[in-house]
Order: sequence, then structure tokens, then C-alpha cells
Amino acid sequence: MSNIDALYDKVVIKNPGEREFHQSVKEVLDSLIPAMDRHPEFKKFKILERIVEPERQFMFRVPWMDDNGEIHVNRGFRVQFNSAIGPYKGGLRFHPSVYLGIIKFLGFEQVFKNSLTGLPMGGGKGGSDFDPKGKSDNEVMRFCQSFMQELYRHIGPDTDVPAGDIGVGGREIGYLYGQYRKIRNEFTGVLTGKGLEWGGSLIRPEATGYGCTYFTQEMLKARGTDFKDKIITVSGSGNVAQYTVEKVNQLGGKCVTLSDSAGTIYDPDGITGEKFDFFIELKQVRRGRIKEYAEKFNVDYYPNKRPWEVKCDIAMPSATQNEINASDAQKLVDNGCIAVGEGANMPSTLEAIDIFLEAGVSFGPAKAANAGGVATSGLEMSQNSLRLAWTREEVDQRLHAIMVNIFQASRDAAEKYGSSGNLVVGANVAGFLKVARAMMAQGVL
Ligand code: NDP
Ligand code: 2IT
Repeated sequence: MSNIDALYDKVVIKNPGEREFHQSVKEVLDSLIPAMDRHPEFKKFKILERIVEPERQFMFRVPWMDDNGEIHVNRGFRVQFNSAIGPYKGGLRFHPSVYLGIIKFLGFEQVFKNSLTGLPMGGGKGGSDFDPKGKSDNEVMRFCQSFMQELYRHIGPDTDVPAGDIGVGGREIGYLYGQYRKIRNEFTGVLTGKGLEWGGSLIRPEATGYGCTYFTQEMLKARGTDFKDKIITVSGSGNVAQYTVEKVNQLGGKCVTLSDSAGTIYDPDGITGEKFDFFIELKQVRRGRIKEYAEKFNVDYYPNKRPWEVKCDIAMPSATQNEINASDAQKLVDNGCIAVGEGANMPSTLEAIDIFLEAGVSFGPAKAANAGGVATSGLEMSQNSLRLAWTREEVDQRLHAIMVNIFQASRDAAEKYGSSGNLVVGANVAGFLKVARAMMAQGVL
């Protein structure tokens, strides 16, 4: 058995039941075999053994009172995975499925993703099994205040800087920030995704979707093509899906699907113009379900289905982990899909990734393709430190340049380490090397 297989087995035994974490570790470790062969010093200093173990993790009680005066108890998490290249950085996810294994997979991914951005950010992630769906604004506020009442002691602008993820958007960041400011009596850049009037950055709301589209554009360019007149299937209907559709529309592609956990809408004419405006208002203002789009515009709705049966040129999964399994991937390939840009974190299973790579699909793995969100969070941190705000154009240009850089770094690393065209290997190796060198330089910690 190779060292890498033995380490993976150890991770499984030491972290029982954490399936998503095992999956993300397996993907990374398998990609790093050629890099480890060329860098015996990393083996000697047990870099891999150290990198799979979070530096620190917190789990805490979050009690809150609903509008009827009933008390509920949720569980809060923050995993501080790696700070070798900067303060811990990564989002907070509020979703009933959240448990330690999900937060650890997300935190582990974040280490390499943040390294790829070229900005000084370590990796971390947090969240809760709280479900914001169907809660009043006041209930969400009380929950966020209680969550921050514990989290505040573990974070800080030079220590750990949380942001949004599933179930955490501008509203939640506002309540969390207010509570932090009150407890600490400090106005600092301790969270990103803030409102524009109180330290937020232009383009941060758009950044993950725009960034994923820019990354996919680079993959298409490498194949000698572009978004023009392409059919794109998008899953999800939240932050990432919304701004993916907006940017794809601007680049001349046609997005034909959106989804949520209840089903998929299919609009063969494209989610554009007045229909796009309705979609944004439905999700951002009314917090409604995507089914209403189908009712309003009289298009197909497939209950309990994901979009992958719909024929497309490009798939942009933007909902959640493991939303593309092997049979979905095969269907996409059989239907002629040429590119996959992962907006969500780990949306494709390991088997699905193999099918895409085998079939020659241009596959943009999450930690590279969706890094635009955290990259722009990094730009928000820079602006907070400078006490200045950049224009929309300036932030967008920087985001675009970062995404092009990530594509090139991943492509070049894949080639250098003997897996030409495999951006999974390229992104993992490129993200890893910087963190590994920093860990070596800073001694055995
Ligand atoms: P939102 O909460 O804004 O939207 C999430 C969307 O995904 C909703 O449409 C939701 O449907 C759907 N969804 C969530 N969980 C499931 C599930 N278990 N099954 C089916 N559908 C589901 O989150 P974001 O758009 O911010 O995040 C989407 C993905 O992108 C996540 O994987 C996140 O980790 C990743 N990401 C987000 C970044 C960001 O900056 N926000 C940055 C990088 C990655 P429903 O309403 O029914 O729950
Ligand atoms: O998965 C992610 O990269 C995010 N949810 C964004 C993290 C951040 O700190 O902006």
C-alpha cells in the first residue's frame, strides 16, 4: 500500500462517518502523488499528515427564541483548518444538513482554493444546522446574534474572517456583523460580504458566479470556442446561480435551467430580460421558490429533479455537493456537453469527475472555478485595511485577472506534473505547493 493510501485510510478511521470530508481528502491526495514524488522534503516533514488535520475546531450551542417564544437549540461550528499563508478565511453555511463532516470538507477545500487566488488567506469554514427557510427576519436575527455571541471570541480581522455560503447572504452577514461590533466595540473587517455602506465591496455579491463564468470562458478559449450561442444548464437558484446566469447572458450564452431542492425549471428560450429580472426579484426580495418561475412564464417544471437530463453544451452546477453523480455525468457526456464549470463546492462525485475527464470534457474543479467569491472577499479585506473603496470596474478587473491566473496556474501545474489538461490535478498541485512551502518555512507546528 502506498503512503498516500495509508494516510487516506488513517483519515477515514480518525474521522468516522465524515463522508464528505473523506471524499475531498481522497480527491486531493490522489492528485498530489506526482508532486510528492518530486518533493521528498514534504514527505520528511509530514506535510500531508499535517495538512489533513485542522489546526483547531470549535462546536458550540446556539440557543434562540422563535416568534412564539419557543426556545430552539442548534449546533454551531467553526473549523480553522490552515493559517500558513494568512488568516483563516471561508464562509458560514446555515443548512439543516450541516454537521462536522460537511464543515471539514469545505474547510479543507478552502485551504487550496484560497492559495490559488494568490491572496494571503488561510482556510477555514463554519456554520450551523439552523434552517433559515421559512423563518422571519426577527428569528434569523436572533439566531445570528446567538451564533455570534460564541463565535466572536474565535475570530478577528487578522485571525479568522468568515463570510457567506449556503443560507448566509447579505441579511445574515448584517446581523452577525452588528453583534460582533457591539460585543467587541470595534468596527473592523472581521466579516466579508458586508453591505456597501458599512465596509462591503462592490462586486462581492456577483463574484462567485462572475468568477466561475470567467474561468469557464478560459476553458472554452483553450478549446478554441466561447459562450456565444451555447446552451448552459445551471443548477441552484441562489447567489452563485443568479450571477452565473447574469454573466453568461452578457457573454452571449443561453442559460435554460435553474433549480432548488424541490425541482428544476426548463426554459428553452433562455432566462433573459424580463424573465431574469423576475427571477432575481423572486429570490432576492420575495425569497420564493423556483417553481414560481415556471408558473409565471408557463415553462416546464420537473419536481424532485436536477437539470442534468437537459441537453446542453456547458453545465454549471451551482447548488450543493454531490449533485452530479456518475449517471448524471454520463448523461451530460452523451448529450454532447463539452465543459463543466463548478460553481458549487464539490458538486461532482469522484466517479462523475472520472467520467468527465475520460470523455475529454473541459472540467473546471470547484476550488479553481468558484474561487472568485473568496478572492473578492480578499479584495474586500484589502479595501477595509486601506479604508478605501474601489470602483465596480476596478474590482471586476481584479477578479477577472485572478480567475485567468488561476486557470493558467492550474493548466501549467497539470502539465508540469504529468497530467496535461487535467485541471483537478493542476488546481490541487498549484494550491498545495504554496501552502506546503509556507508550512516548511515556518517549522513543525
Ligand atoms: P444560496 O443559499 O444562495 O443558494 C443555494 C441554492 O442551492 C438554492 O437554490 C438551494 O435550494 C440549493 N440547494 C442547497 N442545498 C441543496 C440540496 N441539499 N439539494 C438541492 N439543492 C440545494 O447559496 P450559494 O448560491 O451561495 O451557494 C451555492 C453553492 O456555491 C454551495 O455549494 C456553496 O458552497 C458554493 N459557493 C458559494 C460561494 C459564495 O460566495 N456564496 C463561493 C464559492 C462557492 P433550496 O432553496 O431549496 O435550499
Ligand atoms: O466556498 C467559498 O469559497 C465561499 N463560500 C466564500 C468564502 C469567503 O470567505 O468569501
